[in-house]
Amino acid sequence: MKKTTDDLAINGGIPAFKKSLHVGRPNFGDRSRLIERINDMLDRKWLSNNGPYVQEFEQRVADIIGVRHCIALCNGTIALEIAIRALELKGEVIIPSFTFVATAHALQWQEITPVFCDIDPKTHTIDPVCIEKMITPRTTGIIGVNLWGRPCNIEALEKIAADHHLKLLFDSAHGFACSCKGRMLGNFGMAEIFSFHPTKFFNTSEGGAIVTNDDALAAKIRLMKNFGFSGYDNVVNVGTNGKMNEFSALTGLTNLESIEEFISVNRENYEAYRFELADIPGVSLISYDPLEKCNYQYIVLEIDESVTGVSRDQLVEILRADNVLARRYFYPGCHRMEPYRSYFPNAGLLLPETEQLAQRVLSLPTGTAVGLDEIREICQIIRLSVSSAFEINERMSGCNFIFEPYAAQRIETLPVALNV
Ligand code: T4K
Repeated sequence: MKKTTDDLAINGGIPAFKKSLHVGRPNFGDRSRLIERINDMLDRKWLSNNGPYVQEFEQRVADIIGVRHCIALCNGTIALEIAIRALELKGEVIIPSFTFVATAHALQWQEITPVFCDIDPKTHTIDPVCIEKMITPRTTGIIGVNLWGRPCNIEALEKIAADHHLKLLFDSAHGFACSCKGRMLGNFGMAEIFSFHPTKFFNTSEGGAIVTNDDALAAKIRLMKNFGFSGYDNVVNVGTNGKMNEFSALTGLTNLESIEEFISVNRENYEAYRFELADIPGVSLISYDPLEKCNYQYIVLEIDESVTGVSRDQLVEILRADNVLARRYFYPGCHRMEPYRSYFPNAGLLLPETEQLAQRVLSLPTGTAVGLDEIREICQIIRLSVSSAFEINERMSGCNFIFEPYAAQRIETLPVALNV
């Protein structure tokens, strides 16, 4: 454990970890079961195009969620693109800017304008009050993002969509195995998408899915993900190649067998972070509703620099030097990425909460690749950095740092609490 700022790797100390700790290390199920299934796939010589593993995987996912249809796809971005197309969205679609850029790109790719809406800073999800202000005659839909697996204000979004005759889609890339008011995500709006990318707590290698309770929509999506083919030589729709392959599906089936273990490890890690970070002023960990099902896959901190004295970016640098590859998900907000930054240079004026939050968030490693000792060490680095903010600032920027009264008091008391 590091005791003084001299021990921090950024100041020349030995890195806390020999190997990098990543945000988004994949979790794996039983390896021998996986290999059995791979051998079976090789024996069958069936690798894609609605193979038996894909069919079994779709059924298992649909059962877990309690939804009528699951269409397995090659990734979450293609799932978004196909869902958007199947819903016939056009013109403008309202989405939060505070999301992974795939949400915006899936629209722009089809020449639909993403209209960026602000978020509720308490939940990090799209603010229904702001949505109302963004609706124009060109608006055809809303994509709510269930960020970090925490549902957005789904009820409010449903009401706005109904009142304005808009289509409602959910990007639940983070939301597999999570619930909203006791109902599993995947059952809301006209459809929802999941991502099963390696960085998600449950992966199919690359992969994704659209889930829906709408029979006609599901049939249309099934055509679209396979070039529009309805039987041999008969193309009835424009389509693409969005199919999940057999390797992904069997990886998914194997990982599904360990999903409860992944969630319980994530939960234990989350509780450990919560305990270790609890008394660090200015550092807050997002909360998950204990009454809902949750995959606990994101450890997201908010850094209030006016209290910590060190900025989020300084903390990221300090952690990275110690081989903790913390991430700034989702900095700087889609509206500050291309092509949106050029198209809408002033979008930030309407996104004050997004702008602020994007400066404060920091994601930390979790999952089966991270143990409790590592979490203690990571939190100690953060604690040390905050308690030595003045020194850190002088060393890192050479600038004078002006303490706020609260911060000054903290600097005096923290070392006592730490026995250093
Ligand atoms: N909507 C939302 C809200 C999303 O968050 C995402 C994806 C999507 C839609 C689209 O779904 P997909 O089309 O991706 O299925 C990562 C992921 O690529 C992306 O899936 C994810 N969200 C996003 C939040 O994070 P990057 O560019 O930050 O990933 P990258 O390559 O920096 O990897 C993150 C860390 O994970 C690295 O430090 C290393 C580690 N890693 C990664 C891979 C791929 C591993 O240890 N093993 C691996 O195999 O986007």
